[in-house]
Amino acid sequence: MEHLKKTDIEIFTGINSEIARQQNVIELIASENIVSRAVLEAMGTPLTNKYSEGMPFKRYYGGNDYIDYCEDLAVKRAKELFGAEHVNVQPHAGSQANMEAYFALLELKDKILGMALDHGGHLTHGSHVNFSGKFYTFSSYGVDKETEMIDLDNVREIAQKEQPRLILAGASAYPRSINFKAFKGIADDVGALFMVDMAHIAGLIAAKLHPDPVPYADVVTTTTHKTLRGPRGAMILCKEAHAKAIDKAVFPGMQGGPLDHVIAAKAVAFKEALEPSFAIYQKQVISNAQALAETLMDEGFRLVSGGTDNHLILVDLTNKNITGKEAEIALDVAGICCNKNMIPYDTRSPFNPSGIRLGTPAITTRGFREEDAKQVGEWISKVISDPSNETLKKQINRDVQELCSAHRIYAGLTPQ
Ligand code: DSN
Repeated sequence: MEHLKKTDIEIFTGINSEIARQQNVIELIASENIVSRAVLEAMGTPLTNKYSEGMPFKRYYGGNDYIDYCEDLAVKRAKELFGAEHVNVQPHAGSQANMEAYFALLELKDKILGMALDHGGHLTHGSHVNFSGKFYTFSSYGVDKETEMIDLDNVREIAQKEQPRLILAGASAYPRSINFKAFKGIADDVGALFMVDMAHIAGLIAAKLHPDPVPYADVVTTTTHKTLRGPRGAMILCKEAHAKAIDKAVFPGMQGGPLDHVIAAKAVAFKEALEPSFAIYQKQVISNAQALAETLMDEGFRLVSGGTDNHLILVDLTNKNITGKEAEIALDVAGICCNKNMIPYDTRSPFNPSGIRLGTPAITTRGFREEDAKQVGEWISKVISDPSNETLKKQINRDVQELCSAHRIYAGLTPQ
């Protein structure tokens, strides 16, 4: 970064400090990961200079031979990875991908049935403060009060009553597997289209460690930067029958020029995900989540649904007499980064909910194994049992840094 250092010392300092933070912190935000140096390199290239509205080999501007080559590779690799009939790799982010999917499949105000945000869904699945809740008529399903898992009979009942035009499956804070085949059956029974937002679990699906939505869904959206471990961005997979509508909804419907440097980085990440080592990584993500879950339960924590099948854990802190916000702040001081989160049927507010969400994609990328996950669980327990003990948090922060330096990331990336 020698050019940046000379040109803009303030931004150089900010970036350098963030790299150091990532190197020294245990990252448990379930939607984050650590991309490879190859993905980083592809993003930091002059591909950012190009305008390339349109699709590969059908652009509105000249000079796109190499952009076409890169985007075409990204599409081919994504198709191979997920067995999809059609892929558009241009969506800038998950929210845009979801908007584009709705634009392609629906008319404004059409009825959609999705998972409630406070039960683990996503803002773009119908929240009234989001475009989705304003442009479309949403109804929602949640999890069962006892099992804290999706009750498919209940989904069917709501679908029969609401008669939605589209049923949406997928979540951002749901620790259990989702039965996409059963969802498709419900959608067929009520004559609805079926869409899946697999953003959180795309990496697990690519590794065949989670039921696959692609054979069942009309459209599947995903971000590329969560378990999939690519650059920040998104893509849309769909049946050939929806290909034209999806491509038109992306451009000119919603977006202008694609981010060609990010698309090249997506291609690199898909190549990595096609390697056998990626499936081994995803298996370890799940094993680490289970080791962390078991440790926390041994320490007396109540986990929503009693455990996890995937990369994340939702912890109900009610019996620990601490709120999600207080826990997030105390853990941050100890060098453990996570986010406060609503739990199903939460009686508290989203700004200070009863839970925290923990995920293992990032720590697994840096090489943590089950014994490390167990150690992290013990540190979390100590901090949460005594959140105002500054000496304890400082000591744990030192221990965290020691563990992180045994699992270095981006060595040599912080020039002085
Ligand atoms: N913000 C993401 C998450 O943390 O799950 C979802 O978009």
